[in-house]
Amino acid sequence: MDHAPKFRIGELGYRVGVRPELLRAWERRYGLLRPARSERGFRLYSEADEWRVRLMQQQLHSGLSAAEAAREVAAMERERNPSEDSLETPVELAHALGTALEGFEEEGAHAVLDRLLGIHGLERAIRDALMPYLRELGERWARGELSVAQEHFASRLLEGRLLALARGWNKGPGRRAIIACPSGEQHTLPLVCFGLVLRNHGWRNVYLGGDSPVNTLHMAADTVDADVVVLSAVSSERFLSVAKELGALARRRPLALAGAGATPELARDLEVECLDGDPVSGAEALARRFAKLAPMSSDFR
Ligand code: B12
Repeated sequence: MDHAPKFRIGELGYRVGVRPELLRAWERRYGLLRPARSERGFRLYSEADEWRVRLMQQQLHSGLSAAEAAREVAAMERERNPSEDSLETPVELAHALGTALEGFEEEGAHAVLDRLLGIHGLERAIRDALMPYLRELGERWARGELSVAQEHFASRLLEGRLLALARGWNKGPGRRAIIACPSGEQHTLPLVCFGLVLRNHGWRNVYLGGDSPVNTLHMAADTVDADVVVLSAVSSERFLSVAKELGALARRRPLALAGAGATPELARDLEVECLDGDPVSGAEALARRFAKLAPMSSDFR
């Protein structure tokens, strides 16, 4: 529907066969018309206004009062062209996702994920719904309010869905990242989220997943000539236990640590980079940093 301001009130009245006084009354009482102002201060109406007036006339002919007819028109417009206000927020969708996942409702969970990604896009979905949901899932699991079965079902379904989105994320001409979790670490979900956002910044990912021995990473990095290796872990112990290997890797390739286990102090001690924040801001920061370098140069220290 065209919202561009086009007609003065007389022309609109002529097109729809309604007196200008009545149009003004509908505008004043029910907000049926939403004119813009011309440079000289005249009200200008759009085709969307014309469409609303025509619907109003139909509703009046079917016997509704003017107030009821105007409400019907507003409802039809919302249905046809949902505004931001009438859509579910990330918080509401995270709640709906939790309800479906914790009830082992696979189809329901995918339907919520469809809405979440469709309405809010990948980055908001990750930052404002998936990360908060996972945090809450962990807290409820730790308090004994959720079973291990529910937590496993939820994380496996999310992992499957995110990895389905990841298909083809190693194609194209962009820079390359090796992304992995070190030995003993299975919390891959935020890393996959990170990779998806990084791909949106034009990068390619080689994803090794959880439990990846650090001493094999340089082989992968050399094979694909990676621009950076990103490792994430929930606990610092996973990094500290392979400090020597991390040092050796960092001498060959730019290396960044991330996740709750990657504190700035630890990264300083190990002389590697630390990606602060959530997976979305981490990917943005990395992409920004490399964008400042010469095209496809691999040194970001
Ligand atoms: C899903 C989940 C699992 C799944 C993981 C599935 C998968 N493929 O990822 C499974 C079932 C495998 C699992 C297993 C375990 N889990 Co678990 N798990 C979780 C849960 C619910 C979500 C994990 C997650 O994705 N977090 C992501 C976000 C929400 O949290 P975050 O770590 O704070 O990360 C933030 C930042 O650090 C950053 N970030 C994180 N990663 C990355 C990566 C990059 C690249 C970037 C840039 C940023 C970034 O972004 C986040 C948002 O700001 C958490 C709860 C929690 N609070 O995290 C528990 C949790 C992490 N698990 C926990 C535990 C104890 C375990 C087990 C030991 C349980 C057991 N007894 O078997 C095992 C250990 C497995 C292993 N060896 O790694 C504890 C960890 C406690 C600790 N600090 O050590 C937690 C915190 C639950 C709790 N409340 O106690 N788990």
